[in-house]
Amino acid sequence: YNWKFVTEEQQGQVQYEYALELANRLNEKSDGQINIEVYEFGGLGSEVNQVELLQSGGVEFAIVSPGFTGTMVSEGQLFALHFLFTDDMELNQQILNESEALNVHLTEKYEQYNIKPLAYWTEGAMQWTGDRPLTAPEDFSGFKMRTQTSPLILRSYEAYGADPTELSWGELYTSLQQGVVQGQENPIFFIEDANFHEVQDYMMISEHNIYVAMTTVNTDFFAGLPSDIQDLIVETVDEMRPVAFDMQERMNDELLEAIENNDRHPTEIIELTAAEREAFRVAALPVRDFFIDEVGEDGKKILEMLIEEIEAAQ
Ligand code: 6CS
Repeated sequence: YNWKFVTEEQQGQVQYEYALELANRLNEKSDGQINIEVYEFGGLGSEVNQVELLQSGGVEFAIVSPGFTGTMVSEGQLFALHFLFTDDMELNQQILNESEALNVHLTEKYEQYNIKPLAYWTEGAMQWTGDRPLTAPEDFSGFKMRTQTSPLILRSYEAYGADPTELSWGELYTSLQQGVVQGQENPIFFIEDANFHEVQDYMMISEHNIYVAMTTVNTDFFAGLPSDIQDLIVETVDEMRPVAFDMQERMNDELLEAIENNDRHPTEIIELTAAEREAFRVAALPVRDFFIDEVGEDGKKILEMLIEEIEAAQ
C-alpha cells in the first residue's frame, strides 16, 4: 500500500511529527506493507484545499482542524465555543477519547462528506496574541482578529466586539507584521514555532479554548480496505493518543520558555486572572445559542450530549 498523508503543520510542529510517527508505526507493524508519505503544510495549498484533497481521495490520510470545515460540517463548529471544555488538559483529552457525542454522532456528520475522523485530540490550550493587552472583552472592541474559516469562530470574536477576518496560517505572519490583522489565537508551541511572537507585543495566557485536531481518512478509501488493515490502522491511531498528548505538552512547555527568554523580540506574557477569564466566559455564552440556531436539531443534540459528558467527567 502506498498512501499520502497531509498535515496542516510543518517539520517540528505537533501534527507533522504525529503523522510521521503514525506512518512509521504502520510501516513497522505491517512488515513494510504500508508505506505512507507525509506532507508538510504549504505544498498542497491552504488548509481548506487540503480538506478537499482528502474528500476527493487525492490523499488518503489528513490531519484536519474542525475550524476549517465549518462551512460544510456545521456541527463540527462546536469546537469553536470558548470555555466549553475544562481547565484540565488531561481530562479534556480523556473526554475527546471517550465522548459518544463526538466519536459516534459528530463522526457520522463528517462521514457524510467522505471524511472519517479516527481520533479527536488536542494540541494544547489556546492563547491570544495581540498588538495590545487583551484582558477584558472590551479590549477586543474593533480589534482585527485573525481566525480559521468557521463562521462560528468569527461569531465568537464578534461577541467580544472584535472585527474578525479568516485567513490561512500561511498568510498570518505577514498579515500580523503589516497590521492587516492585529491578533490571533493558537497553542503556545505554534505561536513560537511560526514566529508570531516576533510580530506580536503581547501573549495572553487566556486558555479560552482547547485546540482540537482530527486524524482523518477518506471514508470510501477506508471502507475498501481489508478488515485486518482497517483494524491495524484503528489500533495504531489509538496507540497514538497518549503519544500525541505528551508531544504537545512537551512542546508547549519548552516553547513557552523560549518565548519568555527571547531577548531579540521581547513579548510580554500576561496571565489572565480567574475573574478576567470569567468575564470572557460570560460574554461567550450567547454564542452557544447562535450555534443551536444556525446548526439545527442534530447539532443541538450533539452539543447537549457533549456538555453532559464534560459535566460528568468533572
Ligand atoms: O492557526 C492555524 O490555522 C494553524 N494552527 C495550528 C496549531 N495548526 C494548524 C493550523 O492551520
